[in-house]
Amino acid sequence: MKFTFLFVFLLFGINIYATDFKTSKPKDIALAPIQNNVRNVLDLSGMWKFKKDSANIGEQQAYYNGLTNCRTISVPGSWNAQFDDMRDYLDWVWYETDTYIPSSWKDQNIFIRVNDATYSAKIWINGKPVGYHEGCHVPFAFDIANVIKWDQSNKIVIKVENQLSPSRVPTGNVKGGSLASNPAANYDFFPYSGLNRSVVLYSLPKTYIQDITVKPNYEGTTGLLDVIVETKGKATKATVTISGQGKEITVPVKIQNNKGIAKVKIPNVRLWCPEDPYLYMLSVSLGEKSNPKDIYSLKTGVRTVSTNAKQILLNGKPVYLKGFGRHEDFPVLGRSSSNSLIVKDFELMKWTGANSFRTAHYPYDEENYNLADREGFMIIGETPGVGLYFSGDSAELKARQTIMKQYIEEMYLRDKNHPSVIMWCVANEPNDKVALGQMSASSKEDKAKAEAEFEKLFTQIRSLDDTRLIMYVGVMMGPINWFKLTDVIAINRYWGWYTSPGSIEQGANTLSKELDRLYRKFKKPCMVTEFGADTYAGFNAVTPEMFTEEYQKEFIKAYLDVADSKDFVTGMHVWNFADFKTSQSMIRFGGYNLKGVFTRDRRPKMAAHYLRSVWKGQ
Ligand code: GCB
Repeated sequence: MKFTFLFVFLLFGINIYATDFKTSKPKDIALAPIQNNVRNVLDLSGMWKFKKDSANIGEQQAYYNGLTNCRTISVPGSWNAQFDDMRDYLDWVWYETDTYIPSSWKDQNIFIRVNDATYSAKIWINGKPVGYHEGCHVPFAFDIANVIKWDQSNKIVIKVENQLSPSRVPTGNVKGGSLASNPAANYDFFPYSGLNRSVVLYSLPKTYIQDITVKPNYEGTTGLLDVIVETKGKATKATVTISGQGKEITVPVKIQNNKGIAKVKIPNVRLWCPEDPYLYMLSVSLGEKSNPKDIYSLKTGVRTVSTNAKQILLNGKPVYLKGFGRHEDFPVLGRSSSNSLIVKDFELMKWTGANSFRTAHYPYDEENYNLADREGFMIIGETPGVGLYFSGDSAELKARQTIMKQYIEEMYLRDKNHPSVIMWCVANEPNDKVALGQMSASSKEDKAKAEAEFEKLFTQIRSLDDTRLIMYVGVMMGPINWFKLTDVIAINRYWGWYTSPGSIEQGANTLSKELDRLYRKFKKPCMVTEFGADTYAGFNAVTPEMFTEEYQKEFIKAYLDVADSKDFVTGMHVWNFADFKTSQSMIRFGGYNLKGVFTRDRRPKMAAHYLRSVWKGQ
């Protein structure tokens, strides 16, 4: 009897929990909040209240009604970087801020958008449960109209934690790897936690444009855009307007079942490319153009991306990717956003002559993509799928696959209209072994299963996007056959660093032979997405020696020379743009990966000058 009661209570309790905290709908992040006549944005960046909850008692003690005995934190910001006593802390914390909402927002849809809560977040507004989201470096949004108070301040409380687990992506606390690190992340960057990006409130009209997808193409000199408009609420028509080159083209769209497509033709189209990153303004108005229910505008470019057997083609012409794998990482900021840092990094990349970068190992703050569109940088947009493996415990694998599918959808929805994004990278160094550093191969059966699971992610992204190239990045000694799935063979290689240490010549030889083998087998363009050497700035030697600036320069030179000797190599990305923080481990001096060609505070090492001489001829 007692047990039945307990069972019913638990079931009921779980039910309430599940329904009170909605999970976010990826479609709600498709369009970044903007300010115009009919839409509003309220940025909540600033000083928030903050409280650690190591015993996880906050919900029981109703912290969501207001935090007491708390400290102050900057949002955006990573708590590990702001508080020295919380550097390695990854468990529960609470954030709180208060805000008025303008009364002019009454009778509108009102949403909260969190641009990154690493790793999971639960939101309450005015003590009422709003929503729950898992996953890092991708935004999520919730409709909050029913919990808002007018003419008084609203209390927004967010509980976050960043526990490392084999059921999460990126993975952590995976048993069986040979390299221990603290915190036990199974990836080589620090698990910076918390509200790393801004939190905003925004209003949308009752009937609104929920998503716009631009699929660019051209024939001869005519640009051909498919503009897919998706709406919420009752609407039967919309207008798509493209402006650019002093002209305006307007196409009416019939909306049926909340969806419509405009086929736009742009005569004498000006194509987007790094040398001339021309952007058109695309504007969609819903309803009558003279009195629209909603308006959304975004900048976009017209370009195509394809391959032949040896090269990546942008607008049908070969393009060579010169650039870097980067990280969002800086002293004090941790992994949090700073527009000054984004501008600085772009300026330095331009100074080296780079034309591209990969968002290793997660989608970056959206301003990176806006700036890349404007400055003509080509982006390989990567999911947070790092440390991915497709074997071991099946419940954990299922959880990883679920979050990966969510990441792919969220990344695609957020970034799909940027002409700068030319490729999607499904994962960095996915493996069929249980953990990075574990050398024993899994059984043949396990390998086949792993490949089938990995292929599902490729199928998903290909079904979403047929306007970009799809690839993943292969690890040293990883499964070769998986390259059959990709458009471009991308490899991370450290021959002459992690193997044959101290011998650049041997390393370059191994690379050369391997590239030839890969090309012979797959006949696809190849690129090296990572290569580099840890380098302590100011450490020098007459004869290059590991960790000196000379060794890094010679290492990079040798790899670039190998690439130059092969016409099927379509790009070289140095690892890394700048030194970055990692967990502590035997191979990370001071808890840093020092493979940057710039220091963590953005001073050039010898290799940066060398790259400038090669890529810019200066
Ligand atoms: C890799 C990883 C990257 C590491 C790098 C290194 O292959 O993709 O996350 O930081 O090697 O320096 O070891």
